[in-house]
Amino acid sequence: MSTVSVIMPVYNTEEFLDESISSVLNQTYKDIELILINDYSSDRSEQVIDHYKKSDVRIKVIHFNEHRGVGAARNEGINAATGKYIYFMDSDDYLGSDTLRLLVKNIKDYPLISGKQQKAHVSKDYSHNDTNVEEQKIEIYKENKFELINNGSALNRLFRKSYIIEKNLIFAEQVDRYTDLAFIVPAILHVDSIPYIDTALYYKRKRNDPITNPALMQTGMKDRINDFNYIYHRLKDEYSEHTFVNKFLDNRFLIMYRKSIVHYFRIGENINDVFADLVSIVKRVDSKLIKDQPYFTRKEIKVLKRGDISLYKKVNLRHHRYRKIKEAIKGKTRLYVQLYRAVFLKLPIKNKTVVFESFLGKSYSDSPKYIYEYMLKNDYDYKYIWIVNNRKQIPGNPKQVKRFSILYFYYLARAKYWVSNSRMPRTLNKRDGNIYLQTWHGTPLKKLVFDMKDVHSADPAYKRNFYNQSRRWDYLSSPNAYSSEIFRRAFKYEKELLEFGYPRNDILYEHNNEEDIDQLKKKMGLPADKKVILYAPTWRDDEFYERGKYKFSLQLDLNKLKEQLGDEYIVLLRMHYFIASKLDISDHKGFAYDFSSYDDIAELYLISDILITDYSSVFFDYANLKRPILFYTYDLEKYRDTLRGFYIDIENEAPGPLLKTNNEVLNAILNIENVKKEYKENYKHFYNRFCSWDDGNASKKTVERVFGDS
Ligand code: C2G
Repeated sequence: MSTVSVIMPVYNTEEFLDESISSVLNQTYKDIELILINDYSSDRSEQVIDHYKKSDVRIKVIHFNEHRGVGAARNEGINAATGKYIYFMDSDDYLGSDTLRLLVKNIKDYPLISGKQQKAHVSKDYSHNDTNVEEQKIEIYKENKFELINNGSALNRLFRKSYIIEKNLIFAEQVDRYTDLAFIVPAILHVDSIPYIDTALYYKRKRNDPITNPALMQTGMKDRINDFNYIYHRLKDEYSEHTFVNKFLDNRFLIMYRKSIVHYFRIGENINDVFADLVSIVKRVDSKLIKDQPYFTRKEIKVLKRGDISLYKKVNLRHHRYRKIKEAIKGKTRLYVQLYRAVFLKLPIKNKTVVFESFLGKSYSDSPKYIYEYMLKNDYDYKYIWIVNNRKQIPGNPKQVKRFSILYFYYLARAKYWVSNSRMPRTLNKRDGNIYLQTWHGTPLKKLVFDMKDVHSADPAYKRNFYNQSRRWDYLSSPNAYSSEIFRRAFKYEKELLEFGYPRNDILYEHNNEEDIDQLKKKMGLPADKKVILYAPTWRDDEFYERGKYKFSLQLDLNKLKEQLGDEYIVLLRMHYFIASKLDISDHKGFAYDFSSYDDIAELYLISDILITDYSSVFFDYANLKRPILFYTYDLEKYRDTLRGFYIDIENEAPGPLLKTNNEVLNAILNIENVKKEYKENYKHFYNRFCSWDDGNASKKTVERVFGDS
């Protein structure tokens, strides 16, 4: 019998448990027992555990009736284990399918063997087959064995249980963090050599939501330093003779100092909370190692050793100033950010200045445009600034500033009002007295921020960043009751909602007449005698070149459409503003037009007879016109089930048909009158639910609420 006892403490991880437990049960290596220790979770973890327990006899469950921490849970797991081997796992992580087989096969006579930890930002892709993995190479660590625990973790090591008992290896129960060090340091110390297999994979989830449910290491620095202080001294006392252990601990501290503590001390008051701990640690750190540190660290540690907090604060402040200057000279933008904070924010606020931005400065459009134009027409007495990447024709001739230019930072720092439809950079702290109207940019179909499980986009810190950025909003526009409810939850937004409909849709009520439409078509250089199909798809989170630059491959068969529809229709192609790929439509002159960089999509809605979209919020706005909508959803399953998840049951609630192929799209257009009839009821219902607040007066109501009367 070579049973592996997998020990998994569980504490409030209901959202990850299915994946972690099934990754153990589905191992190719079957001789396992899975010991789940429920450490007094307050979420639904217990129900998930009970469900699994019923389905597999290899599962044992221990319930704690108070929260005791991961160290105690693992120790109880060891006591309950009956296997020859012990393996620790966290309940938010998951394994490669062949991991335990590879570890058991290669442990031979060694007391322990190590596999590789891999960072995972998203859930496992089960289409990827990782069984029957052959080990590429097995490395044996000897003198360098401490390198194996640079991550300080007991995870993804297979231990012989007899070895754990013989050496009395125990996790520290006095701390929540760094408990592993008490176990793994002696475990490594007492062996001559340890094999390592880089194909035995353990996926360590980097949690994307440190706001709602942080992992232990995503909690406050103060607790981390307190816990580290305890473990550091305990191990130093216990292993004072062992140079390797001493060096290992000192280096861990110095890395933590440079990577995290320096950052934490950017707020000088934080020093008070942990100063005593740091002083007691640095007194024991080997001076030879301190000598090798960068200049600022060396100096600071020297002062720390003297235990004089006011002197340390002075040095810290001085160094931070130097660090900021060093940052600033690395690039223009960084310099401007420092100027924003240190100079511009200190100048008096300009009460009569409003800064507008739409889609990150890419266009003069959306609700900010209509709010601005309302203020202009109604003679509000303000100075207006528009943030744009390229100069635009804007009525009223407001000041235009380029995004990230020095004037951009200057005006954002000084203006009392910000009006924007998306997020402002993290670095731009809000000044006292600033009023920030966030108009947002669409009724959500796809799940937003805290309603998303995995984050597949280019920014893995999306949720944390979003949270911090949205704390600055004072007003948030909402287009309908459905959105209000979602915004409150998904943005964790608690301030005032402006429930007036979307200012950007006012135009759809004011200018929905033949004369205005003809005029617009003329302005756009489009033939007056052709009907217009607007194709406006959204972006895909997982298809990008880099952050903010997404790919799109056109799946609409323009040849086919042109052949059958070219006499009657033209097609306007409108890519999402994140899309960086260029469309090549040179073969379709006179039929297809690229309107991707046209400023305002609302004007495109007005002139088009049919909208084709996919999962973009554009259809909620377009429905105000009560004109036909087709959904070209060739990748519905992937988009809905993996990438985002939807709020509505699009298959049953959409105001038009979901079409999978070009033939279906073509037939729907050829039979558009039938489609209209077929979707009449759905459309009515949809309109009432999502469009009933829009009546052409949203800009007026919004402006009056935020700026008062003119
Ligand atoms: N948009 C556009 N052209 C497109 C797609 C979108 O001009 N081809 C504009 C529309 O104003 C749309 C807005 O960008 O309402 C947002 O686009 P979405 O495709 O909905 O995607 P996203 O930017 O992720 O917005 O709650 C809003 C959405 O959930 C998120």
